[in-house]
Amino acid sequence: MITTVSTQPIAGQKPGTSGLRKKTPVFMGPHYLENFVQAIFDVVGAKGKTFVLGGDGRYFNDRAAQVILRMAAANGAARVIIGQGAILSTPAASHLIRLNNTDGGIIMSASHNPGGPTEDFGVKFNMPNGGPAPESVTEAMFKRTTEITEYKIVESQDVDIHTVGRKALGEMVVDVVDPVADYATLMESLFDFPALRAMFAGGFRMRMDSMCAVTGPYATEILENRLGAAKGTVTHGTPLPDFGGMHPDPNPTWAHELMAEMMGENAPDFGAASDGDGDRNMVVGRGIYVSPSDSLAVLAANAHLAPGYAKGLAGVARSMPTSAAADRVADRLGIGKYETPTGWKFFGNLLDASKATLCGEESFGTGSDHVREKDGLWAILLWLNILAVRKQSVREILEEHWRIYGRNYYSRHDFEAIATDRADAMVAALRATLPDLPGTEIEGLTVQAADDFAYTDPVDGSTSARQGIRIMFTDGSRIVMRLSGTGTEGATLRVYLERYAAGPDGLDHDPQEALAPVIRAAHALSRLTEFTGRTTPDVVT
Ligand code: VG1
Ligand code: CO
Repeated sequence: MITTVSTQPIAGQKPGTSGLRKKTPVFMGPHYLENFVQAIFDVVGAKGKTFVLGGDGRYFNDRAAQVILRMAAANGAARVIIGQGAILSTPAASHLIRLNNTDGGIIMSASHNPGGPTEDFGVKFNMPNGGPAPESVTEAMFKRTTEITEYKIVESQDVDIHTVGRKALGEMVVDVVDPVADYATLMESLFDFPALRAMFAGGFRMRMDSMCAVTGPYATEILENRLGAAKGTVTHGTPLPDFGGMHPDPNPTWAHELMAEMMGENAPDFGAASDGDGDRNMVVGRGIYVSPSDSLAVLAANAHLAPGYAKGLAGVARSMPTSAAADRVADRLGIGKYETPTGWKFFGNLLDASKATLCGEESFGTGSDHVREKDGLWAILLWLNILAVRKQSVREILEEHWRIYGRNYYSRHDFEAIATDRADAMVAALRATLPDLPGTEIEGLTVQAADDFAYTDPVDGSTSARQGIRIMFTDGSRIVMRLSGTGTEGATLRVYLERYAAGPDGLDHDPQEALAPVIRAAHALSRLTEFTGRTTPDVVT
């Protein structure tokens, strides 16, 4: 029986960098989830359509899934494909959307944000191409939430989503699928599994930290079961509703257990971690951390060594704050290079149009045209494939890369939970100084250009303004500042710092030391402390 429930607009249902993210109690509040889901269906239409549904298993995931199923049925959807237990990693959801030629999907995740009754929850819609909805669509959804008066839901018991198989909910078919199987098959089609099996059989040791989040079952199946990595290679491998209290953000700060092991005595050959919904990755060699910007560059330079990319790459795309290391590889390979705003949704058109094959962000995101999301395990497997072919250590590969291309020293400093008005005031004041900055000398650096990054999509011509303030110096150094669009508490200021060393000398400095003048310039030019009261970042990556 379909019920139409009266409701009223709820303020603030504006999707950010990657969907709508709020504190879990907000999402669990009266009509909150329902209003947003109805806005999705009102914009994309549900009648007769097939959608994929899944999430990263965080608190409220299972109950939200039942609500979304009931609303899909009430809005006339023909079929929903849902991961068993309402679990799907973000890249696996993207794959299922494409594999089954569906009309899109709903992913329940707040990704790298912590989960639990008082932490974060999120919902986002992905398009039939498997990628996050573009701004035009999320804007339409937001507009719909401001005028909504009712939503539709069927009255029924919960659907059994814990056993694989075909179920029914009213007229709608619900197909509960194994969350891992199709994704693992896709990985086998891209990488040389026999070579990886031989590498593990030869004693190669790895640590994969799934951070009590969604990649546990995927990593265990692929690394331990299919590739023969030692049992226990995957740690924190059981997804938990509160991620075991961990902050499922794979960076040196939050994945500190992995970092300690990789920097310690008797470290394994290779270490990796992934985030809440499995689209991010951190890669660490024995005694050496690989910055995400460098990782993208190394993967671009070596991707042809994996069977799925043997024909070479069409192009490489990176988000604007990501370092230019990947550009140098693209130049040498003579392939296209693209610079997009932050957020994976901006890569979709480039991938669909076969302009870019590999994409990456400095925020531990790397992916390719195999899906339309960033993909943590994919990046880890591509690294493994490269290691298996080159038979060198991570350190050797990285140092050789810097010798060839030079090194883009890079770091991001995050200042979290700043009062929003202070962060806004700081950005506004900095923006106002931009026209006068060129020619300014500071900390021995001379400003060459300064602007607020604006993007025109080369495929559909859509534009996005104010995507981050850039201050470029004559020696190639760069400062970027922008406010996060995924946080749920106050404002998070991200300061991105970059400095290029051509080599052959000066390639082995500590990044924070190499960047010291750029860091001081960033603080001075933005008057960061004056506006925010902060002197040191909360997270350094
Ligand atoms: C952050 C990252 C961005 C990433 C986004 C979603 O956004 O900077 O690169 O695409 O998170 O990642 P922001 O607006 O907070 O800087 V995930 O893994 O949280 O979906
Ligand atoms: Co994520």
